[in-house]
Amino acid sequence: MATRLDQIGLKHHFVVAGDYNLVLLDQLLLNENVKQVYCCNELNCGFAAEGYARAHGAAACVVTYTVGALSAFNALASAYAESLPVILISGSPNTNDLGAYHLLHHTLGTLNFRYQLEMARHITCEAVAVTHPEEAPYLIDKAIRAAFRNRKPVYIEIPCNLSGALCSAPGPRASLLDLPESDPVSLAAAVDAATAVLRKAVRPMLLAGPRLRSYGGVEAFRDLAEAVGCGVAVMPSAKGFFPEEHEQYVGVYLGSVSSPGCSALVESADAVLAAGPIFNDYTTVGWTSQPAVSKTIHVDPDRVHVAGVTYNDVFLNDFLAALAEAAKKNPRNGTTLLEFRRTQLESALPPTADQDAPLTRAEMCRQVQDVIDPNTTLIVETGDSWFNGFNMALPDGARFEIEMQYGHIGWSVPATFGYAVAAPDRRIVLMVGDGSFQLTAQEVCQMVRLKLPVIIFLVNNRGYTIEVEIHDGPYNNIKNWDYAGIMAVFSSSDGDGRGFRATTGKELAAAIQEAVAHETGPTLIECTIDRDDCTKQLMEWGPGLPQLTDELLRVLSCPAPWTVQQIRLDGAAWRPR
Ligand code: DPX
Ligand code: MG
Repeated sequence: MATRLDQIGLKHHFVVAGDYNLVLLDQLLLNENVKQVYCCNELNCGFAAEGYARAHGAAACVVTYTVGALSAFNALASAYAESLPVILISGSPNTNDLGAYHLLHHTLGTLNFRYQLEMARHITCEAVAVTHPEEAPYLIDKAIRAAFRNRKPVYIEIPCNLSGALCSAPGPRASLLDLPESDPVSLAAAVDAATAVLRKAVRPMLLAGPRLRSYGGVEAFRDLAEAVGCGVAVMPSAKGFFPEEHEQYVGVYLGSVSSPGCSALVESADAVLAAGPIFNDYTTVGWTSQPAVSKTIHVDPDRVHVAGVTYNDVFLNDFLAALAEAAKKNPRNGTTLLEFRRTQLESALPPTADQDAPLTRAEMCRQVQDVIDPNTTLIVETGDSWFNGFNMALPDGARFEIEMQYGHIGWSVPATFGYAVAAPDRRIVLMVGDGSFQLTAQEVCQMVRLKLPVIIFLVNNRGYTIEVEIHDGPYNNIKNWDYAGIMAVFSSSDGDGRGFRATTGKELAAAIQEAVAHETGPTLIECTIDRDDCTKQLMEWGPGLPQLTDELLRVLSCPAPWTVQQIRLDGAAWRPR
């Protein structure tokens, strides 16, 4: 296992120790090329690996049986949704325990020791359990190969008593990392069809989707854009996959809450090539906006849909590269760009607020924007931080991370930790809301431990503001914390994390100055803003999402025939129509 993790290029793996994995951890420690990084809990450990995979391409984490692994599963599901190859390794009962009728701690208290493997199958593309030392090299390779091919997580279970057993040495890594090749006939046909559509189009557009990076298409997409010469928009989770300073860049496409001028271009285009998109309820703003299917060349990771025909076994990277070669510049393709430039007002810089007035969201964003340089990775958590992030300008080289498909609040703190471990030379900036932070806050202590100079903007708006906009109630209020004060707790006597609270623009500017200069640990800046001070995109996007409104209750399927009257929880009688 250690040799393979090393050979696939990992420099670290993330760990929470437990008595089902201790011998395995000893074995992994023997390979000094792959360092062990410790986490506070297994959910965070999984998310740290997820964040590491974003920066490094792949990641591994090691946990103990059931009590550990079941927590890590949530993060593994995130890696599935976000298409990241994360390898989850769990210790497991000794191979003789079942036959010996041994009931074991950390389990359900039954003799079923298979449930964890069965559960893992639903959230991985390959789940294996080693049951004999000689099977280990084969099964480990099988899982790792699947993770790289599918860009999805995998699960490997290793019993305690086999963790130190001898097995045959692994050979050279051979084809472990190879991606499958497209079917050449299908690929050529798909490229022909797409070329014909693009050639005919008067107002073509390119749209970058979240799967573009996972499936290795970022460079080919840029080549294609330059070959076609048309406008290029990005979906929110693909922000940063096409340079924002590029002359063809037109902004973030998110239906009615897109960046200025962008949705009109995408929706009026006569051909849209969408590379690795995910159109879900969030990204279509509650199914209100999506480029017309009949006009979309839809490029999935392993197939392409063009003009009503699906070309299977055509891989995204191969397709984009081949199409870039084939596409000729259409002189009219610049039309949309020209229009876009005409519609753009001189983008005025947001005005600087009165520096002694209570801090506002707009002033906070204005100052965060100044921190983002070409070496920055901006990581944004689910919440209004998403929209704050979409609005930030990324200079060339800056990167952007978001977990918009899975949307697990609390993801960002451990994922930022993992990302920072993988990319120690980048400036890592996190924007996270108070509610999200409360889920996984303790992982900040690991940033302190490893002296990672992450800058955390903790947006304290005293609640779940995104939920307030979707559907409000008392459940959206949360207990306030002394967020800035928590840094002293995490630093204790052997760390150097710093915490500041900013209630005005002046305090924020002073805190940012300290944070940028602080190199021996993280800095958390608690930005206190009003509970209702949110982006205007959130105000429009939130109410657009489908929820259980009275109207939806009425369109529920017919009640069962024996139902005469149903009582709603609020006491009002509801009669079937
Ligand atoms: C929830 C969300 O404070 O950000 O900007 O105030 O909204 P904002 P916060 O971090 O609050 C986040 C909160 C409760 N979503 O508004 S987005 C539901 C939810 C989720 N993930 C998990 N549990 C609940 N997305 C794990
Ligand atoms: Mg909040």
